[in-house]
Amino acid sequence: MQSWPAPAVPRLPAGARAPLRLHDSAAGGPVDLAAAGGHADGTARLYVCGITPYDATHLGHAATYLAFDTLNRAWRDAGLSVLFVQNVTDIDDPLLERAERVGVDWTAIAERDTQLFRDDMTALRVLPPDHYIGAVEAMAEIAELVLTLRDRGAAYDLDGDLYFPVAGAAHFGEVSGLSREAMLALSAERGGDPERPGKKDPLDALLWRAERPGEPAWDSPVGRGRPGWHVECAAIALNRLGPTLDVQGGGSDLVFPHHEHSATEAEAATGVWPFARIYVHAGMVGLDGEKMSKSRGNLVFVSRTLAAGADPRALRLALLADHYRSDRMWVGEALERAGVRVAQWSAGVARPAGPSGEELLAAVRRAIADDLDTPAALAAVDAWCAADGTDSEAPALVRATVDALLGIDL
Ligand code: 5CA
Ligand code: ZN
Repeated sequence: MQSWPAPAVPRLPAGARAPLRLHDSAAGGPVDLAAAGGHADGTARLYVCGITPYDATHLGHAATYLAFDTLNRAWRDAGLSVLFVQNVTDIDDPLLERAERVGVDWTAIAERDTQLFRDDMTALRVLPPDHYIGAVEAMAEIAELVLTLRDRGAAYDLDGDLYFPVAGAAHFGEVSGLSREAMLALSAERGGDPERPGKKDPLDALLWRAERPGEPAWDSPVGRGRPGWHVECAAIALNRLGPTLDVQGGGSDLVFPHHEHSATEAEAATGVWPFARIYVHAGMVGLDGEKMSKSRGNLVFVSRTLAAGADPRALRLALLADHYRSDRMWVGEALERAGVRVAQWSAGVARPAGPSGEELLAAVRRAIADDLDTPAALAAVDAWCAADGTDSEAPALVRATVDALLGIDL
């Protein structure tokens, strides 16, 4: 699929940097990626789960993609090349259900919302993936992975559908670390079918759904049908990033079953573990006391917020003002506060001189290296703007720092 245009990213001067530590859901704590064997060849491999294209892009989606954009920018600043892959779940039950409900063709909904997402990411200055891949266009490779799993005994037939048996997956449970009870509850809540009779284990996940009357289906070596959700991301990631990713990313609602299953299905095909060195999950953004979600319908859209006149820089800054891992409620005043901040920062970098720009750059790098602590990074820029100084090169350096590392073009 076509991605979206890349914003320019200024290069910053070299300088001492703290090693980047990220909270790993599997380890339950911070991990130094380089020490864990990451990007030894100078390339950081990032897979971030993309949208299911309906009801996009709400502020929860945007916050999650901004978290991974902060990581992408930090890696580039550290001199790494980043290989970034993202999918679009442009065929799945929720999309078909929506199409049925509103009486619009599912492909039209998917195309419209994928384009909206591209426009929103462009407005928010999110760096585009190198490979932006829809499930439909990846159908053959996904089916190929299902075939490999079947050949390796990691798939069984249930009335023509194929399932992945968790019983044979040595590392199943290591990504989320959840109890079986918790897994069963989440599986039912998040697209699984633990109640389906005939499964060897209720947690087994659908790999391939045989054609049903009235549903879209594709010819494949495993029969006519369409893929399950987890194997979609496993295939798209494996074929572009190889058997080991540095970071597998998404919102915390993807820890289980999605990332647990993607990882163990990938391992069953490649024999390589871990699938990702670090599993990074962003907190959930809510509205009025509840998680912002398509099913609840309590959504604030990026496109509507911008169409109503909001400055995209203020929206970006408002979403970066909280730590990415914190679950949080969206309040409209955050946008106003961020607008004030954009004005203060713009005035700050318009001064002929200010406090040391190099110190500010180091402080922002330090904050981001500490599990993407954007609130601390923003506070450092606030402090620089509030103080006087005689460094005449600082305003230009601070402007470049805010642009390259925080994505804000002052
Ligand atoms: N297509 C799948 C991933 S393969 C999917 O989950 N699509 S989605 O459209 O439902 O979500 C896209 C991304 O936004 C996921 O990473 C998801 O975890 C994240 N997300 C969804 N809702 C929220 C929310 N309220 N707050 C933060 N992130 C969210
Ligand atoms: Zn995914």
